[in-house]
Amino acid sequence: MSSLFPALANGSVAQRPALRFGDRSLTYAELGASAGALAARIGGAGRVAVWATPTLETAVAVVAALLAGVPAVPLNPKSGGSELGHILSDSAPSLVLAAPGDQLPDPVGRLERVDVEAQGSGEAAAPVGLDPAAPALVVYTSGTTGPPKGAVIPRRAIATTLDALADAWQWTGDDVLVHGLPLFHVHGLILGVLGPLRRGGSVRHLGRFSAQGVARELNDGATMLFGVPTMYHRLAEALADDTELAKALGRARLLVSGSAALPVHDHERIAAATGRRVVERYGMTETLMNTSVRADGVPRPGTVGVPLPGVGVRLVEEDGSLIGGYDADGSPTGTCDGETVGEIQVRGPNLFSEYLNRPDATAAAFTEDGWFRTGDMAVRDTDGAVRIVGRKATDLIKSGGYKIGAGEIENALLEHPAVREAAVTGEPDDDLGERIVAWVVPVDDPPAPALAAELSDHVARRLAPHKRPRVVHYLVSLPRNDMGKILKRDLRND
Ligand code: MCA
Ligand code: AMP
Repeated sequence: MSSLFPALANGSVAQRPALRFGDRSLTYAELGASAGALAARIGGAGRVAVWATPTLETAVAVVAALLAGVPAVPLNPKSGGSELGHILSDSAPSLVLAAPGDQLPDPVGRLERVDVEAQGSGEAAAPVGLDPAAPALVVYTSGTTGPPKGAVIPRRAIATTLDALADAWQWTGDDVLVHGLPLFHVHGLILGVLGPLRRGGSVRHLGRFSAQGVARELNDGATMLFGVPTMYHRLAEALADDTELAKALGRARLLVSGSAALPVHDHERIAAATGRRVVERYGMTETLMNTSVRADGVPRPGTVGVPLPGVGVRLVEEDGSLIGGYDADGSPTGTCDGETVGEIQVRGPNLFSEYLNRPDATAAAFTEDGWFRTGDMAVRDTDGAVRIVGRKATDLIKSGGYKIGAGEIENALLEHPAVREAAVTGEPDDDLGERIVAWVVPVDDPPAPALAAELSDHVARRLAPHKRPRVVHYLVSLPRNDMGKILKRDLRND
């Protein structure tokens, strides 16, 4: 049983910067004191919600919960009432941690509130060893239908995934990470905040992503950048007429992309302008990180690399037969022809323990022999590198790196009085990867001119702004088969 953050007890890094958000920062000594004082206050709470704004307070709150051994439930502060209501009733936190002055909407505002003081004062906590199987975080993630499910992430998964990434990326306490990712998902929170803290290094959060912010930090000593493909796409666009940005990106030791596929065109534009290749890694809320291109390996745009140390990865046919896996030393076994497509299945210490309150969904997610079914479809190149080619479920949309279920948006649309029928698809989008498109049979024909904007706002208010339809098409009826099932492939605007 070892601590998640050895650096908090290591006097030799006490004065090193741990966290910086805008012009506010904390050294390791200050983080240990702030988080230690908060941990002492919340110790024994069942579960705590964290109002996960991109601030120092969120980082302190999550570290405090981890020090106290209290599972934390990060909340997207832009979530609407219906989504927050579901998460709170499902996860039943006993209190919410928020920055002083944060306005908490109902139902979050009805929870007991503890303000997070990120001042760096208080008793430094002596990190204690806690059971590696104990829950650390509950992170909500969308499925094809119904509301999001809470993936229970054990302490062991966080420690092993971060250590495996350290191996793959030669990530050390000397690294300074810059990013502008949200702090209520695995990417921004576990990799982007807990990652540097586990290494004893630093993170500088931009508050919100911008090419200028990235360039400023890379010119000022940052060594690594994490982002979703939309962010790299925007950097690639900006590079066209910004040689200073190209120089700044060229200084980075490592540029890492994940959460969705980075198109080869963007890989190539960035490499041509900066001389740096973006490294892709592949993960999931339920599995944390599974594979990565290694920092010491051959960069290969379009692949997500090879399994991380300790992670079992295999490719399986529709009928359950094995296409291939990897030996203990990482060498691929079975078919590696760049063509044979199968589902990626994984197992290892990086996996979640369960979906909260959903034993049915947890059981369905695993094969009989204990492998997690990712639903991602891939081939393996001749050298064993995994190349993701698609996803089993067409009703899961990845937009801006966020996973969004078509079903939850359809349900929200159907609650609007002007909607008779609704279907939602993800359509290719250069910037977002996929954009959410709603196909609506309106009650009134023709619909009111402002209806499309109103439906978009309705979804943003009930669920979250990133789940809003970017386009609304009106139809007289939805295409259905004899059983009444909507034929999404036949949805066309003609
Ligand atoms: C717009 N806004 C609205 C509305 N329209 N608000 C309310 N109602 C509306 N109708 C607001 C938004 O809230 C936002 O506010 C602003 O307008 C811009 O919204 P949007 O256009 O959606 O944002 P964007 O600028 O296009 O965002 C692109 C982005 C973002 C920055 C790339 O998509 C993003 O942060 N993606 C990261 C997703 C991520 O971390 N995924 C990891 C999960 P404001 O201006 O205040 O912001 S995957 C994962 O964790 C696994 C393990 C993995 O592998 O990594
Ligand atoms: P989430 O549930 O939000 O954690 O999203 C996980 C999903 O993101 C995976 O199942 C993949 O479909 C996708 N994903 C993550 N990283 C990559 C990547 N590098 N390339 C392609 N897809 C990815």
